Amino acid sequence: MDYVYGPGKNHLFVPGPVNIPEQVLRAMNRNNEDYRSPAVPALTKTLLEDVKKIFKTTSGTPFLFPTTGTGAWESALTNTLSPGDRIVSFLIGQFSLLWIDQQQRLNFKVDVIESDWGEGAKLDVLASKLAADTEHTIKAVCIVHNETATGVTNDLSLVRRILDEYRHPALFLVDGVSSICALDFRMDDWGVDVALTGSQKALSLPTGMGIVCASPRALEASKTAKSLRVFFDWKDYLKFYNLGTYWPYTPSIQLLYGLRAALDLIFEEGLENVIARHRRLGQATRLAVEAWGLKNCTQKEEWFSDTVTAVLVPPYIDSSEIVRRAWKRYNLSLGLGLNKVAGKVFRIGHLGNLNELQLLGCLAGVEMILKDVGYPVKLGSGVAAASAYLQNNIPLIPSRI
Ligand SMILES: *Cc1c(COP(=O)(O)O)cnc(C)c1O
Ligand SMILES: *[C@@H]1O[C@H](CO)[C@@H](O)[C@H](O)[C@H]1NC(C)=O
Ligand SMILES: *[C@@H]1O[C@H](CO)[C@@H](O)[C@H](O)[C@H]1NC(C)=O
Ligand SMILES: CC(=O)N[C@H]1CO[C@H](CO)[C@@H](O)[C@@H]1O
Repeated sequence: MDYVYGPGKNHLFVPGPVNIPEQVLRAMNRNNEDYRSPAVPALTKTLLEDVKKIFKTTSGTPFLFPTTGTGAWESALTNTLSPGDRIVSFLIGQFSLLWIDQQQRLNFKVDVIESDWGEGAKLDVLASKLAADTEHTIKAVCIVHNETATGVTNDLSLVRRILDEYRHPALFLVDGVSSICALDFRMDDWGVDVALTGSQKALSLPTGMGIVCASPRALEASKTAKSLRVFFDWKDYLKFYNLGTYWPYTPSIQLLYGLRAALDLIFEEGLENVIARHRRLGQATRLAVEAWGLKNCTQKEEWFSDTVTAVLVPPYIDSSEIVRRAWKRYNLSLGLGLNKVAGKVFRIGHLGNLNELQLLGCLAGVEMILKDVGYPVKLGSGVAAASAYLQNNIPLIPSRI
């Protein structure tokens, strides 16, 4: 008999949007409110203060835009740069490709530094470009911290070191959409000028809020940046910040309450514990991939991402078929391979509101699917490798010790 309803939950393992915690769902289940009442600005004030903690900044100024990561990119670029400005940007996968496309369409002159997909940013090429740029024509360096398409994490402290080594004043703009709140991210320590993220990734909220954080240097640059901007103009926000009313236009009330609940959960768990949990999930997944005899798409250990693992399949298997079957047979959602790696990789997202035993369910599902599509996997092999690691590494729940 055909059925559409099955008990239990869908197993959501795409690298965004991610699972929303029950507490956040409940916090958002509310009526609209007058955002000019005193309550909403009071809530906003706590959000702006607390959001700085997830960027690890004390000097940054955050903006909560009703948008997605793509809008946050646009806000970062148009507030700090002028048309024709030369910028350096790293192409390492689909998200950096899309950001570069936006940079070009906004009329910046983009020096693209390309890597093979699965490799990290070529920071040695950045060094040589900065060394040659004695006139300081490069106005910004743009990088995706953790490339969600390939599961590669770039070392941002090294980018800062290179900028400092050449005493180069270029602004440092970072897409932290799939890293902030999941990987170690330190806006102030790494001298990041604009960092941004979106609500539906590690923050585990619905899509619809882009969070942009500007350093004092970036705010200064915004005073002379000539790029056309209206909706994303920081100036309008700053005006309302000064008035204490915070919003130049209508915010999503439900998302604000959701963000409050999400931040409370993160602080309750402890940001460092959140990061450690992602490290465990990432490592367990990579060990499973190895046990299956498959390859991590990410080429080197130093680039391994703890939020998403892209798995290379043998050429006789279409990775899209794995994703289709996962959905059709097991109610499991995996990520497709994007663009250059379409059909070649599938992705396991392990970020956000997720725990170790949930991950083991996903890994067991992947094993069955691999078998379904004709890959000679030993059932249980990945789960065994992952659980052997997890069994040694999951700490006691602190409140239950
Ligand atoms: C998802 C993602 C984006 C795009 O964000 P949208 O919310 O879909 O606009 C940008 N960068 C990275 C690294 C991402 O993972
Ligand atoms: C799949 O998961 C969804 C979302 O949790 C659930 O509503 C649905 O009933 C599940 N479907 C089946 C067929 O298991
Ligand atoms: C994949 O990652 C695991 C875990 O870090 C590592 O042991 C293994 O060597 C990697 N495999 C490849 C082919 O790089
Ligand atoms: C898996 C992981 O966390 N990789 C890197 C993330 O980025 C930081 C800093 O940029 C590196 O130190 C990690 O090795």
